Amino acid sequence: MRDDTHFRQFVVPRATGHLYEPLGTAAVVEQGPAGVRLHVGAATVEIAALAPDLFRVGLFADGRPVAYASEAIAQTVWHAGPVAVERQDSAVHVRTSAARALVQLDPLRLCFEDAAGRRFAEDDPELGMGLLPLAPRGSRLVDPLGPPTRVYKRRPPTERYFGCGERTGGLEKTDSHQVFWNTDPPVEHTASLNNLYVSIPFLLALDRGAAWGLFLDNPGRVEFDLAREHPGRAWFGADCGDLVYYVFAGPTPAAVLDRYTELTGRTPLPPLWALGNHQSRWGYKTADEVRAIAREFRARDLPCDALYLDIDYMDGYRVFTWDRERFPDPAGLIAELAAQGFHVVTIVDPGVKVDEGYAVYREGRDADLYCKTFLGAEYHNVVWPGTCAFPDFTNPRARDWWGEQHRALLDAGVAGIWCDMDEPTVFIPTPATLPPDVAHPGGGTPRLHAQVHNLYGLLMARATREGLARLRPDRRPFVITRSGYAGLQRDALHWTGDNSSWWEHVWMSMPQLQNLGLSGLAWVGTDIGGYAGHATGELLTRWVELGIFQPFCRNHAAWNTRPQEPWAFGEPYEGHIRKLLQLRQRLIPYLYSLFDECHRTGAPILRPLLFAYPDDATTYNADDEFLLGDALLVAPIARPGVEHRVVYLPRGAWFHYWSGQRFDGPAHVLARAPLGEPAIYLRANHPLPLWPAMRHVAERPPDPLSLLLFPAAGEGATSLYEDAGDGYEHERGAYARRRLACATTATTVTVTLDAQEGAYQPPRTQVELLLRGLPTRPRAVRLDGAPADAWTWDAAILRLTLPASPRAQRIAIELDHSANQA
Ligand code: MIG
Repeated sequence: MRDDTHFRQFVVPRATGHLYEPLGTAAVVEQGPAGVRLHVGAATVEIAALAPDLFRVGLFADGRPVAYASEAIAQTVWHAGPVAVERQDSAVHVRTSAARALVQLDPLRLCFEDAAGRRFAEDDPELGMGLLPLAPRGSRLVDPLGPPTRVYKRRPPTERYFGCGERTGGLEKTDSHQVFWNTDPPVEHTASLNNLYVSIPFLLALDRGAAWGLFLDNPGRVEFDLAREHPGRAWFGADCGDLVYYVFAGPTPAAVLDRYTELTGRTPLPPLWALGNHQSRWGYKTADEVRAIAREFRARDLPCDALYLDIDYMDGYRVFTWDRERFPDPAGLIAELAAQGFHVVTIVDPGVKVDEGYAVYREGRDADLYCKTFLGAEYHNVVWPGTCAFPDFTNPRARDWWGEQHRALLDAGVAGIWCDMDEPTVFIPTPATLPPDVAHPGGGTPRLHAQVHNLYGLLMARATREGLARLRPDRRPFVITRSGYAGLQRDALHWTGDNSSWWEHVWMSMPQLQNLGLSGLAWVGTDIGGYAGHATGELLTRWVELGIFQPFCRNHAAWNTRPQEPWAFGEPYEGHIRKLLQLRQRLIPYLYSLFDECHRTGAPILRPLLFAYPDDATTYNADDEFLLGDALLVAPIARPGVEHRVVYLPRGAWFHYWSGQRFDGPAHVLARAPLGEPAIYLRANHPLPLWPAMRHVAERPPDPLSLLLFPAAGEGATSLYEDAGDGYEHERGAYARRRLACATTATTVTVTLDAQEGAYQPPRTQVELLLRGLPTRPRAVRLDGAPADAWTWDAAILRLTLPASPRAQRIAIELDHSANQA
């Protein structure tokens, strides 16, 4: 929290101590149908039920108006179902069908309770909610932002914390202090760094298996103290502005994420090509270099769907221009690459070069769309192009204008936009950001940079996505951004910035991506191979072993580093990487189905074990392994010269992907994972949809779709989602979603492909069922009751071909009873 004030010009400098002042006695001023409004001195406090399992609390100090408008919030109209607001002597209860908020009035303290009587997010009885006045009353301090606000919650000793967006360090955040302030940190992201490029002030708490969540919506500086200062307390504070927070009752992580992403928005379905392998490097400087990279991928049969152009394609780093010497014919180049199945993504930075001869700069200035100094002049600072002005993305007109500028890139055939430096980062004094007193005129609702800092990247991405959607309404926008805030999932995917080619960062990617997923941002990836520093063949291969399971799979590196394209280190690495990238392409139908699930429910794609097994506390620190959906568990190697590692398998039967060996969890097992064969486990009875390997998504051969399945006594199911892979016909019913289930007994494995929902017809004639893990050849196979003959038994794999059909299909595999161990 700030020591004094951001605004030296308004204050007589003096040292002031921070004395936290808890709110005192509250008086009810209004009782609404779903909540209550209170006055505590000059402060207004509101508590409202938005949904049966979602409450909103607002503290507006100093007579400030009650206001919840926020760029993070996607849904503003709520129906909480039946709500009872019950007035008692010195308390008010706001009760929904699933939970209630207990509002004690003297002094004001809040607590939440679910239908089972579980209490959560309970105010600390002594400290509760309150203010940190900046200076003793009567001083000459004038601060336009008002005093910092805070809420202290009691922390039961069994409560553990996760989420908090983009972080270094491990998965669990108990006993940590988290700062939410977007920054372009020094390249060496170590555990000593706190905040990075993205801020999502969202917490997922788990207490003996039951989850709840808290989202503090304030795009200025926010801090969470997660039992670091005191083991019995956690506090949540906003440096300026109002304290608005949302409490999610859970009680599962999935329920919290579902509601959180209903509030802040869902990840849209990506275009299918975005799920392939992407290749980037700061250093593809000319059209010929890009051509050469494309040629290598195809000549070497290495899958790739997208190539990236970093800042060198621009004319003197002027955004929305091309360097005509190095890229004489962008449209020609991009068409040539498209013919080989590559999409081209170009970088765009927010800084607009101050240059009278540059139309983009002049337009923005003439329309008054840039940020201002506090004296009203255009704010300037230095970035790659030299002196720049910075669009005020809080102004809707600036967003429209910015979106429109992308025409220059889309006309050349560019498929997607990469937003960088959008914290925003400036070079003076050192890599820094805009000063707190820079004004965002906002097109009529002015705010200071300190108030909106964490929104800059979010709103740049939003401007970009909306621009792309307007300019090319028949295609799904592809926008990748470095910076962002809560709700970013609606606008863009995120990569985790400038990591290093270190083994530590192979490990760090895992907790980092898992906590992003737990914070609503599911479409994420790290720079595979590492950005700064020099990769080695082994490091790159191990990183690809993990990277093919990232929702976003891109190899990227800095200009001054050793090349790290898949062939850069020769054999055996290139061969391993080819096989791994082919596995990525094979997994696309499964990944796409997970994107569909994420789009509908907010469930992360790459998810921590605790998401699925919250009642198993061993999962809470299992942060060097993860789940991809429900069906796959991946345990990468993150050390050099190591071929073995311990893997924790939660309850249920799991099968090693390469060997087929069965393991019964919960158990710690020793995995052998030689280079090129990462430890992957399939969950029993969960059919895994796979395509044949291909070089890029547009090459998708129609036949067959394979369903890989390991049966074991019990049941399971996955879901398969397909559509045209781009555009919006799926919103008008042109999609195919079906449940793939498997139930196994001692005598029979029954696989059911439920009738498809939706009218899309996948372009195929056959589906192939691949059953592994059976002890002996089955006695018989039946398809919809009739004996099936289109099956083979070879190397302990049952392979059955069935005609593709939108109708329900049921396969019964009769096991040889005497030999069966299932
Ligand atoms: O100051 O555009 O994180 O991916 O290659 C560095 C050059 C600016 C930072 C991005 C990185 C990108 C680089 N950019």
